[in-house]
Amino acid sequence: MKRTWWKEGVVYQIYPRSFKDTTGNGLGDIYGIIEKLDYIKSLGVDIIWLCPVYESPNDDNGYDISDYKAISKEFGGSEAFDLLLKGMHQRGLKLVMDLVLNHSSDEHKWFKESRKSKDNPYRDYYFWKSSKDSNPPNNWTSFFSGSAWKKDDITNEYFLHLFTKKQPDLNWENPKVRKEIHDIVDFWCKKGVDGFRMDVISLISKQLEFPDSIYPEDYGKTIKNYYANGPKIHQYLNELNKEVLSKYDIMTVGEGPGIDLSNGLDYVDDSRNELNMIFHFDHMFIDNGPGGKYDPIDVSLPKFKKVFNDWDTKLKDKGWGSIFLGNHDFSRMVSRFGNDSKYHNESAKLLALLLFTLRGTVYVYQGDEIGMTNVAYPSIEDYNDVETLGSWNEAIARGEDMKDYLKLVHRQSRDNARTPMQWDKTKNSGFSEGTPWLKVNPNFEAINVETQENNAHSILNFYRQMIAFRKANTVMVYGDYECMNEDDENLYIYSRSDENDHYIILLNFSDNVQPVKHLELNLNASELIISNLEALHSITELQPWEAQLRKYS
Ligand code: ISL
Repeated sequence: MKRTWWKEGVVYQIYPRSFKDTTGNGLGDIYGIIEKLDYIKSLGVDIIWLCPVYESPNDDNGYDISDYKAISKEFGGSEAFDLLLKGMHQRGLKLVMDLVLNHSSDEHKWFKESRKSKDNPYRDYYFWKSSKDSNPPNNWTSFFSGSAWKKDDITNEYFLHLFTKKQPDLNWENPKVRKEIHDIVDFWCKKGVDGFRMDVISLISKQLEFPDSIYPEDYGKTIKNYYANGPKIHQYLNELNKEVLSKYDIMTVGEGPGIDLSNGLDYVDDSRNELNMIFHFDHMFIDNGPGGKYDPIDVSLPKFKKVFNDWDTKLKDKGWGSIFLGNHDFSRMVSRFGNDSKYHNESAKLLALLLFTLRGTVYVYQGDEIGMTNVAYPSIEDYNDVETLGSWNEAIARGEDMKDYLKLVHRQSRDNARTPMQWDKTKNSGFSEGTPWLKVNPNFEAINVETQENNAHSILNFYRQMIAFRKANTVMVYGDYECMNEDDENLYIYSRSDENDHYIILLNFSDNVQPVKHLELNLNASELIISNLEALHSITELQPWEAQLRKYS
């Protein structure tokens, strides 16, 4: 296994508008990140992934870019950005930018031109089609509800938007578009950034005949079979790598709805020169029912373990994985996979122990290091996310009981992950002097950085301990991984080992005491190195949400 900085580094993901506001306008900004760089460094992380900070009308909070080379003035503009990059590099932190190249904003100058006429030089920067029997060109629906096509009055044709109608899809078929994209990527590399997280990169190559989906009721299948992994995806990524990426020492991670075990390795296989890593969503969509995200089902532990087992096997020889349990698009990890009430502290630490002992590069989402939880706003008026509001309006149209639907929103909304960072017990949790763009989670007095700084047993200090441990023990990065109990409904037990070291990790994913029946483990021959509890209760059973890391001598 070739050693590299991005395999050994730990990534901290920042959602800038929710991190720290220094101007009092209620929006986080880049100066706020600069103010917190020492805090971030103190976690022991090496890399910051910054969600989009470009100029944007913010229909989807920055994932709709209107100028790829300009930093949003609201966030502090390029002056702030340059200071941030400098401050990070001075501290030995690397910066990964979020690049949204599948679509632009409809306010980008390319799209403004493209709309004007059928023979505009920018027309083919996007996908334009005429109607089919006075309907949209096909039955594709947007990720955020409704048709994926919008009719534009100027030319009476439809354009494709897999996300909101303010996020038209770019036409990578057009060599001029690809050239523009190479130029943008090169611009940021020359600025000195250290890598890219590429938004929905699995969607950039389209099936040009635009066939109707034969699974209109099953969105997951539609994504896999129609939107993702298109015929030229690998050609485009290979070209981007050859023209730009390969010229710099940077890391790349592609976000990939529709990527699965059958095609994932093709994106990251060392010998193919495309990307370093991908984010697949097999564990993140694990609770999607037949109706998708807003039709959730319970998560079974065997199914959850199988995702990690299968992907580790798939990538271990030729690729490299990304390990994450949350980001700005999903509910909070402790609320989803742990128990955020009775066992908040224990289960948040258990999940941290899992993250830092799996093979792959670990990504920590802001606030997870203090165990931030889901929020339950009393009214839909309190929500901001386009996906949440889209599904809400669809539910109204279907005639659903909206009181019940609000409960679903509490469980599934992307805003769960976007509530302001909880810094301390003061007004707005120290996030902003003004009115936050999204309300602070009311539990901030109990869950915040300042309180946890002063408690040796806090979740925050446990993250620091785990990160330091991982960095001191490369077996946690590169060592073999073997799951010992795939079928067990409550315990997750696995080993990490190399020629020098042999560790075992025992995690109780339940609210009950569980016996450790696996005699072959011979736990008596191992030493307890890290635990999420203050004292060891027993070697033959695990307490609710107990997590142990043990070493065999
Ligand atoms: O958010 C999701 C599930 O709740 C995903 O389906 C998500 O839309 C998908 O993974 C793509 O996400 C990325 O691109 C979107 C943007 O809204 C997300 O924030 C971003 O991470 C469009 O750019």
